[in-house]
Amino acid sequence: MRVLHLSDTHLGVDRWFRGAPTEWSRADDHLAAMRRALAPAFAGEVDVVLHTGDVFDRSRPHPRVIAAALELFTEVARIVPLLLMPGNHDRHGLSWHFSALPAGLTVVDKPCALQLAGLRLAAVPFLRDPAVWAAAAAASCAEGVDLLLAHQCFDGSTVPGFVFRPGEQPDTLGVQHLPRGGPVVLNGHIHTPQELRLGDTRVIHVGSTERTSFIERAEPKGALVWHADGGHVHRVDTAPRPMVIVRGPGDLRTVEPEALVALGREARTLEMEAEVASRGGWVASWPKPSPQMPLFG
Ligand SMILES: [Mn+2]
Repeated sequence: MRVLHLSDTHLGVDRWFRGAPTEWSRADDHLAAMRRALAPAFAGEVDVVLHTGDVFDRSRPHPRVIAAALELFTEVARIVPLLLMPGNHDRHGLSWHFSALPAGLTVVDKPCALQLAGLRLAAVPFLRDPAVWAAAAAASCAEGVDLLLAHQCFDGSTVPGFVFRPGEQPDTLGVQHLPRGGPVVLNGHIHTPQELRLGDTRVIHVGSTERTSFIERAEPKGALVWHADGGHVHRVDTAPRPMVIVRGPGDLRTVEPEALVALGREARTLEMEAEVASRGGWVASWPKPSPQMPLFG
């Protein structure tokens, strides 16, 4: 049994970059990254695909974003069963986006236990209150499960420059919130890939498939294939678009063509922007992006 786990695809992200072709949108990158993350499914190398939330960047995505996503989900679901679960960005749930679901696509908006491709799963979409999460996870795991799907911060979850701790951030889960018996937890929410152990429980954070912020500029992005027999994991790299921060002339050599570039506060000059453009970089807009930008060309 091989499980393809992906998360935080943030489809429909709209960030604006000067120098990028007008027909390009950052949303294209996120859709392409999701397609690359699904490569093992298209190659027939996995038995089930599980998405642990933040499928879309916004709770009310543009209809074109939903249509493009549904087309991709339908392609996958023709090959292997695919499950989607909402994250905090999908805060009104996911099922209302789709008037009909193709065969093979399961959308779970509420905590539940279910069987998929012979796996016993518990799925608990994002919940802000740890006590409520703990009760939902315990109920969903009561009959025994192979995997618990989550979209949360856990004790020790780390993003660049920050470690989550229960009590310090009100929605962070500790070992006391986990169900007894410790099924492996496949987790989303945290965009930095990592694995934690809380008591007896392995909590695998797959990370996101593309970068949504310059904070993530040095992180690998992708999906993972989890082998139920043996429990080992291998990563699928989605080759995210390069992102760099330019704080001065010395950083210009790090700018590759078609890279996304943020100018540090001290480097926000028209001259520096021209230097970045001459190297083919695309500059994150400052101050605020225009709300009028197109989503798909
Ligand atoms: Mn996310």
